[in-house]
Amino acid sequence: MHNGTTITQFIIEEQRRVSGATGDFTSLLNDVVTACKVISNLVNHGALVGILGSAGSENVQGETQKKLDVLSNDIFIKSNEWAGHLAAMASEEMDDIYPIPASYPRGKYLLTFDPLDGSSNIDVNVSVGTIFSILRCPGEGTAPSKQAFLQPGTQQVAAGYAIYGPSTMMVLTTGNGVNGFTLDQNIGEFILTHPNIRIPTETREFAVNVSNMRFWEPPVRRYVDECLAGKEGPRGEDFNMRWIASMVAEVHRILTRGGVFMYPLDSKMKAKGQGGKLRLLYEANPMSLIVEQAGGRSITGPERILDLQPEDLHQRVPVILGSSAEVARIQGYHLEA
Ligand code: P6P
Repeated sequence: MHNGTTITQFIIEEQRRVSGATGDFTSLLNDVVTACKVISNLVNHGALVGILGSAGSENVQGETQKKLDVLSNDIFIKSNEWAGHLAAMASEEMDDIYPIPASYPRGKYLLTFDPLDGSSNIDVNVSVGTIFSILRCPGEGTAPSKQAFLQPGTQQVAAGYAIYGPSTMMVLTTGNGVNGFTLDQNIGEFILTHPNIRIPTETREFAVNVSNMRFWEPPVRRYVDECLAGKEGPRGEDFNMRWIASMVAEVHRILTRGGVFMYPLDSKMKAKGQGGKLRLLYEANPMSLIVEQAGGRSITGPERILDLQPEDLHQRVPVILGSSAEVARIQGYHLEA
């Protein structure tokens, strides 16, 4: 018998801190947790159940969907559409919003998610994850529109991710700090193992896809060049580099030991009319809330990501997040430029 706090117990105890809480939010979070358990089981079985490889379709981003992308999206829909807590959902894998069907009661929240982020790593057995964000639905009870989702990240009532790695973990914030839970496969429960996660202010480790270096804007180029110059350069210290190509895994490492993650704007994206690589509503905003709640910072370069007013469901933005001192330095370089 485990002696840890389960995520269900933790969420209910968190709910008690909120006066007038009806249990709606708690029940919604538990349905999201259930979806992540089911996806974890699928991901862990991979080739054994014939679900690796391409689904033979493309998502709205024009990216080839993996079978697990589509399956994970369906799992999120089925786990969260019936309980009456949501008015609608939006996902990286769906072109438009998913209003809760008339056969189910509608609730007061909106759920956005990337059901399987980093899925290009699935076929090579590298950690992937699920990212989700919960907003209140304006105009409660009315048929939700795409517009209802276009709220700044500061309006999120909760954000979290599941990481399917050597162990499956969930990391969650409801605006009162960040807590991590590890899935005990024997009992199917997430147990509180990382209470009150804090990101170290300082770091000497950065994560960026250096193959894009020739396309970067000057402030990013300056920062990375200084890191690569090491002890002999202006920083006077050597730096380490990581790039897993799975945002959830990068953010998890940063929450655990500090660091900076960058997917900055570059000239290649600008030539395609894109505002960045990562999506604001279901990648940048939830991860930014988590990082800020853990004492870090998250910016586009010049601006705080959580302050951005979204203009489209699948809007892309530059993301630079992590240890506050380093992100502040990078922001300074952008503002100087
Ligand atoms: P690249 C995964 O596809 C993703 O959206 C993030 O999880 C990850 O950080 C990034 O893209 C990887 O991008 O260009 O290195 O493949």
